[in-house]
Amino acid sequence: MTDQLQRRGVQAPAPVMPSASKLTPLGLDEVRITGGFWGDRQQVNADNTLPHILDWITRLGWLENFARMARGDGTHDGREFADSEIHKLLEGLAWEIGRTGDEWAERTFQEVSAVVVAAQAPDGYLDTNFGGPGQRPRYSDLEWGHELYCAGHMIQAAVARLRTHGSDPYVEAAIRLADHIVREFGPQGRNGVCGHPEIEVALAELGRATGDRRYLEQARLFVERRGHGLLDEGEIGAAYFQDDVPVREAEALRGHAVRALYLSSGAADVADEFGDEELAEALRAQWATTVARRTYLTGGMGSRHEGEAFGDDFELPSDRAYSETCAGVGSIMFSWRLLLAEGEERYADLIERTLFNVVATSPDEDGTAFFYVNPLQRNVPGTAGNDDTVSPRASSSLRAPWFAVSCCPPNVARTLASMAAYVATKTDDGVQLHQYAPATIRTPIAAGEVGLRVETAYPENGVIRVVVDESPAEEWSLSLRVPAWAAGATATVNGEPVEVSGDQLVVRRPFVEGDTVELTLPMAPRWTRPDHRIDDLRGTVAVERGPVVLCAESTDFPAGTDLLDLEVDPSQQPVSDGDGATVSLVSRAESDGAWPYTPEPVTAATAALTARLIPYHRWAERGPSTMRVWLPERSRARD
Ligand code: FUB
Ligand code: ZN
Repeated sequence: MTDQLQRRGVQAPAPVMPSASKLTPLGLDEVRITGGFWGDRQQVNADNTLPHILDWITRLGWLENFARMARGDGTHDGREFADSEIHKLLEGLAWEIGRTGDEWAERTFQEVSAVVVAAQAPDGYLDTNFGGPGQRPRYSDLEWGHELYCAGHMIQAAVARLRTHGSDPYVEAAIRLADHIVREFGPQGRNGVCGHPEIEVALAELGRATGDRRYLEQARLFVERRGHGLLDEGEIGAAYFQDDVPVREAEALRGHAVRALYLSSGAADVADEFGDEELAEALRAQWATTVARRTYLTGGMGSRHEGEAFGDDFELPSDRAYSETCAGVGSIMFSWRLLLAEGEERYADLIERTLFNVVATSPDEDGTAFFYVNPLQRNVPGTAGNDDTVSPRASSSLRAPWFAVSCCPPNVARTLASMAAYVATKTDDGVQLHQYAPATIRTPIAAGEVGLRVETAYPENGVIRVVVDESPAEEWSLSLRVPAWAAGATATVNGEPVEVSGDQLVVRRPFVEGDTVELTLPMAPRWTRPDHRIDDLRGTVAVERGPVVLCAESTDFPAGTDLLDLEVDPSQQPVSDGDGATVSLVSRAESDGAWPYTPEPVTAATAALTARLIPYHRWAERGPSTMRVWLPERSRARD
């Protein structure tokens, strides 16, 4: 197999490479983020987060699980999916190697992956929690065992390695594992699915990366098997596993949010590769319903702590929001596949919202502590974590260095390391920019080589300047996404105003070196109102600035202010204030009664104050605090 892969050479270095789609993704070798909001985060990810993850998986014995398995010791540390964090670290390292060629990342990849590969059974099976001495038999707990989930993460990491480096022992081991899975779960094999989807998206991409259709067929089989009650639903219910309704018949995403989003991503790959328009249409409809009814302003998904799950339509409480960081990553995975297939910028809009307000919220400035859940309101100050302790996941109230269930930190790491792959796409006819960051882009289209430079301080300001460094002589189209929130956006081409309408600015011409397209997005802070059916948000407003959701944090208010007392008057526009906004509020001085319900509105003294709202992604960086995104509108009736 190695020779076969090596002949194909290093592949386009991007996480998703459909064999045919409306838009073709560009690899990390074609798009380089050169600084700015995301460039800074990529650097912190490389310098701090990846080593931090290595440190924790080592000290908790999760990496050692592989070494123990290799020497026939079935002792296992950590949860049943601990292996997946090692694979996600390897995926992050692989993208980092593709991004910068970093020597530490390459050395670490080789060292860690060697430990992993040594644990593989001769028939290709690889998991440190099953089948070893004293352990339960393989595939004896498909509901909760996570064996195929861990395998999926290994295969995704191997695809990253293959595409940024070429085949190596880890890639070969992942292929042996995939072959084992095809034998074990193929049409003639076990009629089973994993309790946690992930293998689908991984096998689909391995099929694309190797050209071996068996992996795509197996991905399709796993997608089609789900929804027929194959898993023992126990007390949690079949919807938790998306095993209640076949994927092509479901109306919205439901159940465990990360499971639902990974499954949808794999199903989108299957629909794409098999030209299954019925499945594609079902997924588009599920995406639209989920976004319209089950998604937070931040792009966060999953409103229930119970089962880490989607709630019913419009069940979107702020303080009890789960909005797991991994669900944000899964949502980006799903939207990206639909964007490639359909070419519609609404998918890129959601990706942007989720990147700025979920992915960027999770890590602290140093990249060594993370939010697992991302509520939109906190009424009681969180408790500062200890740098040296493992935190319980959802109940950790501030960012924590590591969790007993630590899926989120490595998910953030692999996303940031591969972030350049989500910036732009191409068609035969041109290049499309979907996310804005200072970057260089160089890629061939049908007419010839295109070289672009993106200069921007976005989202600090809304000016996105694209300079053509190289262009074919023939005309081609340069497209820039115009976000749905950006009413009033303006643009120029070489200083001459051009009209902006719809969700893309498309400039078509025979470009010459030095041509400059400039899009200006309105970044004045704006009020946003919720759908009245989100009962928890009735009578509230939020402030957004560009793609960034703002919030009130107690740190920015006079000592003793209870954010629950605040009200705002949305007839007064928020005033731009750096990366945040200043708003006028009143604080109601209402003291406790014996009973918090009365026949008439309570009148209370109010104190006026102005305060600065900050980007939600930066909250809780100045010690324990309270916070809220949605602010109650001032109710004059009660004054
Ligand atoms: O089960 C593996 C991961 O742990 C899930 O994706 C997360 O939601 C967390 O439960
Ligand atoms: Zn997670």
